[in-house]
Amino acid sequence: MSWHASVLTLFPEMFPGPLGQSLAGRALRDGRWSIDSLDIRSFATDRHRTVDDTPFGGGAGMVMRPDVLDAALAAALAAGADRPAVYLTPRGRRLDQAMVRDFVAGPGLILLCGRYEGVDERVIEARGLQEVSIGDYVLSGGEPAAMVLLDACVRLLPGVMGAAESGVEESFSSGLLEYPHYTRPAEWQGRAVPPVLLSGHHAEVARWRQAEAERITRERRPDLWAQYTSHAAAPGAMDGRPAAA
Ligand code: 6GU
Repeated sequence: MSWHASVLTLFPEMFPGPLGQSLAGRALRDGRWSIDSLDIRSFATDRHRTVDDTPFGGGAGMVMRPDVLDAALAAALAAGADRPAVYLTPRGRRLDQAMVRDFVAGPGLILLCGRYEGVDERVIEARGLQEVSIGDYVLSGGEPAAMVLLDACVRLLPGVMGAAESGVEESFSSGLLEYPHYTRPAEWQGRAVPPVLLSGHHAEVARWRQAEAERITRERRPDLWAQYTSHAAAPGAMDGRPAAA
């Protein structure tokens, strides 16, 4: 059985969407992963196919009903109950590369995409949903976040990336941002490529890239830099830690 994602959404036609293109799309056609989207509305039981209602206690917006979501989750779990169920929400734990690696190591995911103000808290508790956010900003729904999470997972599945891209993943595992890249022409609009890269001295190239990766990380991401320097005593200590992508 290949890695399988079930997406619960009010907009099932959004999937696979961008995940049907490029690297993820090729892997999907090659059977390295699979996806199905379930229309939450099809689990509503009333004549109007209601999925949400007004919040107890008052306030703006609507809340998705626990009974409808529970029925949708039950249907998804029937197609593989050993997969973690994730609710995409800005309240969740922030996604990082270590979480992605954990998800990829498992059989797949069940992803609940919320709309409106949120979902009834009781279904989160009852189903033990893992709440995940993709960053500190608010999207109008969980669907783009589900696509981000799936893209990050699929590229790590065995056989999806070529050797070249696999190397890039390893460089992120170092805990540093990537060094700058250059290709032909060697001079463009009066801008020269750093001479060391044309020197043919592999050790010097590696030293320059390491120094540039450290400089860029220090300048742009003081948080990552602090983490990196606190682990720097032991070479390779960052292996398997949250990556800077
Ligand atoms: Cl997972 N969902 C929504 N709606 N907004 C977000 C998010 C998720 N992560 C960051 N913003």
